[in-house]
This record gives sequence, C-alpha cells and structure tokens, in this order.
Amino acid sequence: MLDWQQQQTFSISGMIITVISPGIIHVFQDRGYPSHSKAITTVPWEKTTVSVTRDKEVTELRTAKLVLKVDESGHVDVYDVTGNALAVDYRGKRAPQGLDEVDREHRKLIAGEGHSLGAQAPQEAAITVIKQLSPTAHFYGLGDKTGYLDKRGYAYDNWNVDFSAPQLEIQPNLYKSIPVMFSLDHGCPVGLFFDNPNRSHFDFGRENPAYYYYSADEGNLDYYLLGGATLKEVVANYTRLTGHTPLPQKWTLGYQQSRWGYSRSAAEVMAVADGLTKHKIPCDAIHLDIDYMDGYRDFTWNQRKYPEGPRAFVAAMKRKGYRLVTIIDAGVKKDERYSVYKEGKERHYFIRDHDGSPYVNTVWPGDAVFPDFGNPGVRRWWGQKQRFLTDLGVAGTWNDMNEPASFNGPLPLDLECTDEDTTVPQRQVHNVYGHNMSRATYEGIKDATGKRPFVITRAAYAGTQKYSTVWTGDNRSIWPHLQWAIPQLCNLGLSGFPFCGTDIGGFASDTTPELLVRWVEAALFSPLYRNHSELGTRHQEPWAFDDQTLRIYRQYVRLRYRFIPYLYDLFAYHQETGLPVMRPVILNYPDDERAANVNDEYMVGDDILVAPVVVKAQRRRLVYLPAGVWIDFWNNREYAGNQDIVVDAPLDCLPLFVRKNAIIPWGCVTMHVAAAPDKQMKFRVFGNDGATTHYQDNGCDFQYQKGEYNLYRVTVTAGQATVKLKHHGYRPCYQKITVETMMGIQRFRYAGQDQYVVVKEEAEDEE
Ligand code: MIG
Repeated sequence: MLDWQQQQTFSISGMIITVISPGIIHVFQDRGYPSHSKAITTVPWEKTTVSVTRDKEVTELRTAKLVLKVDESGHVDVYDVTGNALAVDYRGKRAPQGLDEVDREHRKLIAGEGHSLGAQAPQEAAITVIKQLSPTAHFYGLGDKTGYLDKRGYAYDNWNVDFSAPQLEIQPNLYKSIPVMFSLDHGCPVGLFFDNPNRSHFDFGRENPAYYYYSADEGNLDYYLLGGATLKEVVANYTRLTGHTPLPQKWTLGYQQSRWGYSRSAAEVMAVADGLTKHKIPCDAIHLDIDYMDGYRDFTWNQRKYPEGPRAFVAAMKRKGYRLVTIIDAGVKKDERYSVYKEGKERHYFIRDHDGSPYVNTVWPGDAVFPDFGNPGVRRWWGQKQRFLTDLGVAGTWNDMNEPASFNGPLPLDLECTDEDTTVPQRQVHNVYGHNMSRATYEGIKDATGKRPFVITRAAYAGTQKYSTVWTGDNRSIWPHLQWAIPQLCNLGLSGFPFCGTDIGGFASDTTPELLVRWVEAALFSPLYRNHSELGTRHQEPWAFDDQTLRIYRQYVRLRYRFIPYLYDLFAYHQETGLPVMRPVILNYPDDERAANVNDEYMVGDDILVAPVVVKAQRRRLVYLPAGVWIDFWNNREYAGNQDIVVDAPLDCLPLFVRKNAIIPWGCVTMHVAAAPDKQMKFRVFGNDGATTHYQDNGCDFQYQKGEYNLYRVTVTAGQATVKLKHHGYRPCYQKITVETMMGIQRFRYAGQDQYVVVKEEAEDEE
C-alpha cells in the first residue's frame, strides 16, 4: 500500500475503514475467510483528504461526499456532507411482526394445512448489518430479483439457483446474486455493496418497518459505502468499483432468434434462417441450444445431425447473413472416452467429493462433473476450449446451468472447491460459480479471436458484467413476467449490468399472439433482444401466428435497427460513466417522488421514454411524463412534463416519447448489422436546438482502446445544424451526414481534414 493510501486507512472499533475515494468507503473486519474480491479487479483508488475528528465515543471521518460516524461498539452511521442521514444503524432489538400473533398450537395448524408462516424468530447470522428504515426511503438494485422496482417491503436471498417453477413476486432468489442495494430518500442516495459471496439475505422492512438489514451466513464483514450527490453518481461509483461492461460487438445489438429444439438438425436451423429471410425479419444471430452437441458433451458437435460438418454449416449460415451462438453447460459428461472429462480428471480440475474423486451429479448428459472454476488453471483450460467453437466460426458462447444446476439434488455444501490458492467448501464459492465460468469464457474467446467476446450467462455475481451479457433465465409466457421484465432489467442496469434481456415471448408455457407482440414492443430497447422459448411449448417465431402478428413484429424489429446507433452510443457512454442503457425513470429524475415507483415505463439513456402496454387487452394507457417537454415519437405532438397523459395504444403501437431537443442517430434498416463501416448517418432532432456526441468505431475488436474511434459533435441552434469531427481516430468516417430538424433537412458532406460542409442540392441516394 502506498503512503497516501495508508493515510486513507483507519482502524476503528475493530474494523478497517478505507477511504478509496471521496464516494467509496470500504468497511472490513477479518473473520478468517479469504479476503480477495471476486467482484473487484482494480480498486479505483483516488488520493483525497479525509478529516478525522474523535471524541470520547465517536470517530468521525469526513470526505467530500460522505460523513461516517463510528462509535465504540462498532455502529457505523452514514451521512451526506450536509448532514442528511443516509444509513444509520438501528439500535433496537429485531422484532419480526406477527410473531406474537400465533401461539404454538396455531403454528402447527397453519403448517398442517401446508402454509408457511411469514414471521419467524430472527435467525442468528454470522454477519448482520441493520439500519433504521425511514418511512420515505425507496430501495433498488440487487440484480434481477423478481417483482417490482422498489424493493421496500420485500426480502430476498442471495443464493444462485435454477428455478423452473413459475416465478412469483415473492421469489427470494433466482440465478444471480448481486448484493448491491441503493437507497433513495427524498432524493438523497446511498449505496451499500456487500462483497461477500456466501449465502446472504436482504430484508427491506418486511420483518419490521422500523429497520432494514443485510445478513450473511458466513464470510468476513466486507462492504462498501457508496456516496454521491445524485443516484447517478452513486451508481457510477458502484460500477467504478466492480467494473464497466466493455463495448460489445455492434451486431450483438441486433435481433436474435432462439428456441430450445432448433439445433436438433442442420435442416431445422436452416429453416429458421430461411423463415427470417423470407419474412424480412432483420436478425443477426440464431442461438443453438443443447441439441447441437454430441450427447450433450460440451465442445463437441453432432456429426449425424449436421451431415456436412459444423464448419461448413456455420459458413453456410454466415453466407446467409446469420451468426451462430452456441450453448455451453457447466456440467461435463462423465465419460472415459471423452477428452474434456479425461483431461479434467487427470488434472484434478473438477469439484471434488470427500474422497478427492470428482463429484458426480446428473445434468443433461446424465452423470456429470463440474469444473472447479475458482482455480485459475481451470479457467485457462476452459478458456482454451472455446477455440473449438471460435475455430468453427461460432460468434458467441451462451453459458447455462451454471448456478450450478443439477437434477439429483443440489451440490452438497461442503464439496471441495478451489478459491484461487486455497481449498474451500463449495458453499463459499457457490455464488461465484457462473461468474468464474463467464470470466474463463471471456478471456478464452478474447485470446482466441482478438474480438470483443459475446458471452451470455444465466448465473452471475457482482462484477460479472465485465465478462458477460445476462438474461433473466426461465421466465414464462404470462403477462406478469412481461410486466416484471421492466423492473428486472432496470434493476440489473443499476446493479452494473447494462447488457441484459429477457426471453421475448416468454420461455416456458405457451405464448399468445398478443403477448408476443407486446413483448417485442416492450423490449424494443432491451440491449439483448432475443426471442427464446422452451421445447414443447407453442412456437413463437414471428411468423408462427397470423399476418397481423407478423406485420407488427417485423415493424418493431425493423425499428430496433434504426435505434442501434443510439444504443451503441449508450454503450460507449457506459464505458465512460458506468451508467446503464435501460434506466428506471427515477435514475434520471431522482428528486421526483412520482418516478420512484414507476414499474411500467423505462428510459433509454437520458432522451427516450418508453411506456409499453404490458396488460392484456389494454388499448390505451396512462403515461407519466417527468419534468421537461416530451415529443410523441409517432406524431411529434408536444407534451409538458410532470403530468399523466392518456395515450392510445392499439396493438401495433408502443407509446414512445423523446425529450424535446434530443438528437437521435437514426440507423438504416438492414437485414443484418453491416460489417463494413457505415458511409452515412442521419440525425433526427426532436426540436430545433440541441447537441449530441455520437460514437463510431469498427464495431468488433479492441482497436478503439488505442484511439481508433470517431466522435462527432452535432449542434443545432435555431434550426441551424453544424457537424464537427471532434476525434478522428478511426479512418473511415461518414461521407454524408443528414440532420433532420423539425424545420427541415440539412445535408453535409465530408470535405477531408475533419471538416464537414453543407451540401446545397438534394442528395440523390438517401437510404
Ligand atoms: O433447464 O438448454 O434457461 O434458456 O433453453 C433447461 C435448455 C436448460 C435452461 C435455460 C434455457 C435453455 C434450457 N436450459
């Protein structure tokens, strides 16, 4: 540790408190567990002044963003610099509500009928952090827990599971554990990130409205206080700590088609591609679920089902314009004639039973063993295995079943696993299993291809966003799951994961044409835009129903391609700021109490507000518009903000609003995202005054990190546009730029030397 870092580190009441930066403070107490973080790869140290005052009982640490008061008994109270309480320890005793309502006899009766009792005596936990609950505080974050945006009144577990029953809003845990929470009380924000991968629990006033708490079964006391003037700043501090999502390849923002079952034969996948082409549905990738493999063996390909061989098949698909993404499961088939199993066994690369032999459970391939991803050697090995796929031309890896899932009961908690350089029981690395698998996959693909890896994972921990895209797992074709898609993706974004999506149309159960259409509308700006469904359910390709369904579906997928440059700009912006692409309204309007609980609208960046219909048979809806002036995307009608309006939303209408004077880059509709650099770009100005910065690069590799990118600055004043190339590091820049304001169209041509000049005459070939 450097001298100045030492000076920002304090030992108070048995805890080590480290001021990493003015808005990031680490609280740590060693309880004998491994202390290296899985979530944080680079600590964002910043040299800063901390003023310290001590009186008899309390030590006060003050930075430019946070004030901490730590007393002798270890209470940690957090304030902002103007004295607002952000997170103050609760000094009372825990008292679950309703506990005294039922005596022992009634308890038995209730249980006898099969009901579970809500109120339980407080569980003793190794770690408990308990805070006063303000009557006006809202809670966000925690990744993609089901239910509503504001977590107040609910409780959750952090323990990764494969959960296939229909999810309810009270489901405590699913596939991911992202133990970060944000509290917002009258606009005053704070974040708490508990960097403890052991099983843990959050309760936001469900047990008792007087307090909220975090508890963990084991591990060190290890958490971060995140401060900032606004919720955005606090979220930015969280992502500064756990890392940003690197720019994705541009095509990954295109539409993707999937279904468990397609990959049963080359002919079936081909037929899907032909269906997309025939019905003119733009699409960039088709996903191959488990059936392409040979007996569900990872890194194999079934020759019988693909008679021309995988290489020729992948190439043929590519010629048609479709990339392939293949699934890889965590469980490796136990088969002495299978090289991945044999190698892994020889090198002790699998999770071990008590006698040191590979632990066996059942997954798709039957008996299966589980790579010990906490071991860096295993990660390198698994990373190299990706070459099997990348050499064939496969465009991405979709990691599934990595909670890990198993059919023959869960993995015993005390199996032998590796945590970097030590041996630990399975339960201590359980929640980072998918995280480590994603990391191995990302690094392997990056090494093999030099391109930006496209990895999708179901299980994740805090920080997995550096390696992988996520989807919310096995939802159902039911309206509540469409409704929750919005808060789930918004909370994922706040929790550091901008690249996320849900299975469009719903995975399990049978979709209906209306649900499918509303889903493809609602998900228009969901960064991962993939239709996926379960084997045996009703088919949900866009053409599986009637003409109307197909027509509307196509209309929205085509519209999606218009917005890809805008989405790509937001990913470039995310890399700089850590802010998500899809956002809850409250992130942009943290002082607006009305925005705190909006579950059926979301924003995209700062400029677009989406108010999808997520209720069956609804044909008009109420839209809450936050402060400012809003333009209806469909008819340019202007609305003042800070009010609810009623809009018509027939089946083919997604209510969409653009902030007045926003400038949106407007892409071309193509069947696939073009590999060649775009020769022109259009900017739509939703007003007559505004400015934007637009990003461009080659969309596929890491050259942008060496400066090979362009930044365009478009400014419009009283309807007059100017275009400047602010940074010209990527040689092919746009030859033509069109700016369309509400007063008319202005055209520019590249004149060399980073200059754009106005073109007077009509351009002949506008897309
Ligand atoms: O439990 O590979 O969430 O997307 O289609 C089934 C088959 C295993 C679960 C994934 C789903 C995928 C399915 N998998």
